Amino acid sequence: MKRSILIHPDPRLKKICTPVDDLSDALRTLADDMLETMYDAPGIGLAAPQVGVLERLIVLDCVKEEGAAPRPMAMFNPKVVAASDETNVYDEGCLSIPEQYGEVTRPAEVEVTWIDRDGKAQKQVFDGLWATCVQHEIDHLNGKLFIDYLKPLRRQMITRKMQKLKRELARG
Ligand code: K1U
Ligand code: ZN
Repeated sequence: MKRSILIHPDPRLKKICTPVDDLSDALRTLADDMLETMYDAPGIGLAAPQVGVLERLIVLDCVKEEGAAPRPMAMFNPKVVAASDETNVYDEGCLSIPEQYGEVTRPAEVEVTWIDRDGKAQKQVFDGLWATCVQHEIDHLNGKLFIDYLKPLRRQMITRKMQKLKRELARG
């Protein structure tokens, strides 16, 4: 089932999310719903707070090549355990901040641990767009948005645009 995506500013997007302790069927269904919502948007990642759930769950699939097999991933309690000194700059977007972009500098390579949908502990090194995306999604779990890396004036301008968009959407 597709879920609706919260638009910034929303207090739920600024909260620190709670770790998942028991992997229930409800949480697995949430992961499936988030993947469906992400593919439909379309996007390459999504974090649980973006659909109003304040738990530590992210999904991603950064395979962008036409005709390539999809690689959906669901990560419970993801954590960056190592990061490279080398950095990458990417013009990031966010499904909670539609049609706004900004350059963010992040470690080019990160090692991440997480629990998979079968409850198994996993560890993997990510680079390229996967590294950028997994860091962007983990930031969401800590109430941080990509605009928090931008200059205050640019952040304020984007926030004002989003407030206007939300007023227009509410008017219908
Ligand atoms: O977290 C989100 O809001 C999803 C976001 C993830 C992201 C994008 C860019 C850099 C880091 C993280 C998106 O998916 S925005 C949409 C997007 O980037 C995209 C959409 C369709 C095809 C390819 C990319
Ligand atoms: Zn985002």
